[in-house]
Amino acid sequence: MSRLVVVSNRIAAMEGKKESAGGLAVGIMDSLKDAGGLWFGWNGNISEEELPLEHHQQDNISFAAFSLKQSEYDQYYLNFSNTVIWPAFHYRLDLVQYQREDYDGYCHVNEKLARRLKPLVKKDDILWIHDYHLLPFAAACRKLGMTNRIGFFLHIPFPTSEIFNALPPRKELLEMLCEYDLIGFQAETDRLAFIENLSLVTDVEELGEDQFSAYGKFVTVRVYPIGVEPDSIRELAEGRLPPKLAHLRDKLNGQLIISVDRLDYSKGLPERFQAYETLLENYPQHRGNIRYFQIAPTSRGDVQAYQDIRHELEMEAGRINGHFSTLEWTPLFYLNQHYERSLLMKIFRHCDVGLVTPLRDGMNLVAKEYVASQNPADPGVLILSRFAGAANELTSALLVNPYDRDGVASALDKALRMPQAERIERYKAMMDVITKNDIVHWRKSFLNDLKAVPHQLEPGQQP
Ligand code: GDG
Repeated sequence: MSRLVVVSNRIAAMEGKKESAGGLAVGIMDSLKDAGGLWFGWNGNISEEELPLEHHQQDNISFAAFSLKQSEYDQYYLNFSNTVIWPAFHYRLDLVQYQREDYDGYCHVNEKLARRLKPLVKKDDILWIHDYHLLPFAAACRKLGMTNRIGFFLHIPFPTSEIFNALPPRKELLEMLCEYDLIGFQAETDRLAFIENLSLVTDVEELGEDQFSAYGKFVTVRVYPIGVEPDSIRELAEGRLPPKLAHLRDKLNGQLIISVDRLDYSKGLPERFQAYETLLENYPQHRGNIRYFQIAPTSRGDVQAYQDIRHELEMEAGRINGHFSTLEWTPLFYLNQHYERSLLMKIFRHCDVGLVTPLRDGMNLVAKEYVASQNPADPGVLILSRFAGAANELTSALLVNPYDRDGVASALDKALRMPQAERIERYKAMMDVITKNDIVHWRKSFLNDLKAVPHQLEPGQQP
């Protein structure tokens, strides 16, 4: 039987941590458990010495972790992945800082990782590569003569040609992507953007609805919206609030609004704060009666743009609280901290509105987690950006344009006043989708397809 080999930039350190791990890490672990296999990724360490891979075993899963040199971390991770691809793929060309040497470093690290992985891979293993750090990974494996089936899932959006054309190595990136047997995207718009970009740089022959031949390769391109694990989220959410928080909840009369995001400029945090300010200005009846909690743990703190957004948020939070606070009431709680997953799900359940307004997002799991945490008899309301992949599925949320602060303020007012019957109806419709398209469905459909799609390196199959 073929094993599964997962490659991702970061390897989840999972030992004994199942309860606190995010749904994605658990989903990947479960697929590795099903087939037996190997997880290969960065251990988060930097070392100038070429250290051997760190191996450990848990049940039938092997882990192999590498460290990076400082220059590799800078070029591959900080610069090309997070200061070129991440901003560009989230439509922020203004934040892109491209240097040819970073791109070379990015490709070099991908090639080095493929070389280190190769001795651990058996002929029949299936490889599942994750995310934007590893666009060239299959191409690097093919150069080494690896003939395994290799699939790729992109967790973030894929931009249209107006944006993608601005990337100097756009042709090389697309050609390397065609070395994958299967490419999975979060949304149909991403899939269409990829095909459009590919058609602009080379001849693409359509072999079937989602199968193409380009650069003399077969490639299958499909949509797999990522999901959550609703049962385990409900269990966490139903648990008792820790005494301190329960006490706080009892003290806080009035309604609560919650947002949880990595502190990232793609998540639309300053725009969201301003929309909340507009709510307080235009709907003064809510003053004194509502509180907004924004949890935003620091992320990629060594990238300048992330330091800038943090400063901006601190200023905005201070300004809004300075303007509206009274002796009895603070309108906005900005918490720049990481919280336990089980606590987050409980907080979601106790909040009346989930406010999720990224400017661009591949999917956005927080939106699904907020809904899955709710009490079915008295659920809260989800306000969701149209520009999150999740908006394709959660059409019963209050969908908003995150750039329209009046529109978001009016959705907030509507959510705070929404009758219970309507809240239940919307919640049920969203839970139907969340339950059907859960994380198990996501991983199984991707892996079943990867085993079945045409594979260019099997005898007798020519594009
Ligand atoms: C990328 C794509 C796509 C957040 N703060 C804390 C915490 N979180 C957890 C959330 C959620 C996860 O992190 C964030 O997932 P998102 O999907 O919302 O966003 P990204 O991190 O940008 O993820 C995204 C995703 O990949 C999966 O494909 O949906 O579009 O950008 O699970 O709950 N968890 C804990 N403490 C925190 O303070 N424990």
